[in-house]
Amino acid sequence: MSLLLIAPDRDMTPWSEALQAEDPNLDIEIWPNVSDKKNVQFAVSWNQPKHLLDSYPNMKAISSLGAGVDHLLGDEALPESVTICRVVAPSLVQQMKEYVLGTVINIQRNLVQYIRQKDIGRWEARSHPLAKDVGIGILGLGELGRPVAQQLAQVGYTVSGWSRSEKNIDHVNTFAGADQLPNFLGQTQILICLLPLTPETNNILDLDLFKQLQNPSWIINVARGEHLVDEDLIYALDSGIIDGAWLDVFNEEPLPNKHAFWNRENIIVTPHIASITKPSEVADQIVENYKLSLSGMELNYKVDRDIGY
Ligand code: NDP
Ligand code: OXD
Repeated sequence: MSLLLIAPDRDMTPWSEALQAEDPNLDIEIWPNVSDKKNVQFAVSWNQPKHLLDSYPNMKAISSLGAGVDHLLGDEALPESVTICRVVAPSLVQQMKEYVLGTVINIQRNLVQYIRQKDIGRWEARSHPLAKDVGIGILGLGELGRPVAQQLAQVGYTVSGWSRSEKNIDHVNTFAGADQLPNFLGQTQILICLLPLTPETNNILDLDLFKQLQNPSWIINVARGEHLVDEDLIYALDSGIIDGAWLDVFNEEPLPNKHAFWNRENIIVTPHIASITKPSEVADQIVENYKLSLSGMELNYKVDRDIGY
């Protein structure tokens, strides 16, 4: 039986080495070099080519290489019988906390504007609010959203969070479900998207939502490009409905050269680097899940395919 690594846009050699270090007896193959498709029972996958996943007749389970599983659940070739799991790691949480804290401080303290001022030799002080007077709203309070919310509250911001089910988190105002979304948005000046991409959350960052935020406000999207309606963002910026956007994820990645986002001063673009899965940090849990799946046992970090995350 073999464990297959599928990620056309990445060098999977470090993954193979990390898994082999965890268990030297593993038979690991890297797509597209598969000796016998019938031997593959488990895969680790990221942005796999379409029409591929149903060509492995004995596939039992697939682990996402990252936190998101939208690339798997949105793939029509994914057989119903295959179990999906994700990775969970302190290093993923730590990186996301660093990234989001960095963006929030940059926005609150006008640091991007100061970097631009330095380029043109301008000495001009800008006013900034105190952290306690900045309302931060986090969409999604899961493995990543919750610790991000806790950290921002600890630093002194006024933090709210929104999820599907009700939560109780110290120093964070929590809201749940569609009914409570307007109240959550109404007190938010910096909105951070950390939702999984599902049919319910697709295009959630649209003009209607932007209008419900406080004015001025910023959007930080670190979840998926498909959460954002690009044209609505441009319209909202042009008409002063929101002040700026900090984006790490895009509908099309890499962001095409001609995309309108590149030329906007008030849109910051980073190349999907908020939190990167390091093979050595998750090799143990992948090997464990591989072995659990071979023995027909319940996997860790299993995804509920009905709700989509
Ligand atoms: P989780 O699955 O752990 O948490 C998802 C959260 O979203 C939960 O709190 C869930 O609510 C909430 N949620 C889901 N659907 C809805 C809905 N319809 N309405 C309200 N709340 C909803 O996800 P993670 O925190 O691990 O990750 C979030 C996303 O971040 C990933 O799916 C991925 O796309 C993205 N990501 C991006 C990275 C980057 O580098 N840019 C790196 C890693 C992840 P409840 O708690 O009630 O279930
Ligand atoms: C992830 C990502 O989902 O890196 O892990 O986007």
